[in-house]
Amino acid sequence: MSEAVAEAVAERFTRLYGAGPEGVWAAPGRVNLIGEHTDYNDGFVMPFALPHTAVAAVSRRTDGLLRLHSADIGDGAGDTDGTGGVTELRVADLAPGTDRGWTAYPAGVVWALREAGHEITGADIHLASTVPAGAGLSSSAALEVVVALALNDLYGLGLRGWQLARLCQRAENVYVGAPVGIMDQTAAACCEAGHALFLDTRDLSQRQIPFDLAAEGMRLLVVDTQVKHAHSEGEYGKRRAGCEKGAALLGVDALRDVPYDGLEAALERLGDDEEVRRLVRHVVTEDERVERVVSLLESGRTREIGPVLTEGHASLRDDFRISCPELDLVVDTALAEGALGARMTGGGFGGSAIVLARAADVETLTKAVQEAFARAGLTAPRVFEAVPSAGARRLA
Ligand code: GAF
Repeated sequence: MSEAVAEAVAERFTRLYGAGPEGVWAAPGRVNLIGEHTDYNDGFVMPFALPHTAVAAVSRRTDGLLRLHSADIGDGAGDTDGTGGVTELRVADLAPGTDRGWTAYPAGVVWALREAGHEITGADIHLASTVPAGAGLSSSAALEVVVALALNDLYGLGLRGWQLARLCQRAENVYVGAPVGIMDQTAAACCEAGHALFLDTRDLSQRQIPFDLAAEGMRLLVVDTQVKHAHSEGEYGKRRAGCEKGAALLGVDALRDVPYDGLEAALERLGDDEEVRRLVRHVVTEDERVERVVSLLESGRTREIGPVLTEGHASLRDDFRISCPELDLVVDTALAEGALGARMTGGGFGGSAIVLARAADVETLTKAVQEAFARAGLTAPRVFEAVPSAGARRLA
């Protein structure tokens, strides 16, 4: 399967650039099992990689040019003979804020590598991705990480997965201008097949937690609502600023430093700033939920994580206030039809929800969610099963 993908992407590269690539790499999208909006609070997260990947065929150049092409996005999408739609940039001219399109992600990675002192003298890159865009499944982090890994290998930089993740986050924060945390890039770089990644975003220490639902007669469904509400980026920034305000008022470096058993005292200290109190309560309880899920999984009590996921959704909906009617509809319908647990995943305001279900209930649940969307006059959601898959890797 991945051989055929690598071959197809390499073949398109050859048509575009006139010679075969030096190699082909892949990096996955992710779903987050639990630990939402905790990563920019130095807290815990637990994503796993999807089988959907961004694939890059890449060759080095020595003349300072960066040539970028995508099969799925931007100008390349409408390119029928496979040779048009190439964006050409000079690596020396790359500067934050100069590019608002998809090319900002790969170009931002080249900029971040050079800014960190790595000598990148140019590259030809062709990208193709199966990670659904705008679905809260980290299609942009997949693009960043696949390019970072390819350049790391080709230029012999010797950087580890977590170091590539940090550079990709810098590309996204500074070059693209999105104030995201470190979860998505680390998930794309470091996840392993059959496992969820328990990550401490403060020091990036990590533990691979075996996560094989099929063996236990369960499934995890991803329901992409196909909606993305306007202003989601601005709302993300507001939540982040609110959390930072909470940490400052409490005199801690980050909300991660507020212990779960000190939550009530912390909320009292915040007085009547209701908004900050809600944000703080979400982050502190969410960190505790991640630790609870890890301990349940490690003691073989997988089914019991369901209610913890559902609690997480309530906290995101009521305290963090980033859910939306479509995500709530998925969660409520799935739970009413016997799901073991359900929650929104990712940044919020649309995108995807996850549903933990007994294998035998998958069909009924899927149908129930689809019918509920149809009754509400909404676009049909895309439902698929998420199997914990491999992180970034070289394919050829
Ligand atoms: C988005 C961000 F990119 C992540 O860093 C994280 O904050 C997530 O939203 C919410 O948990 O995916």
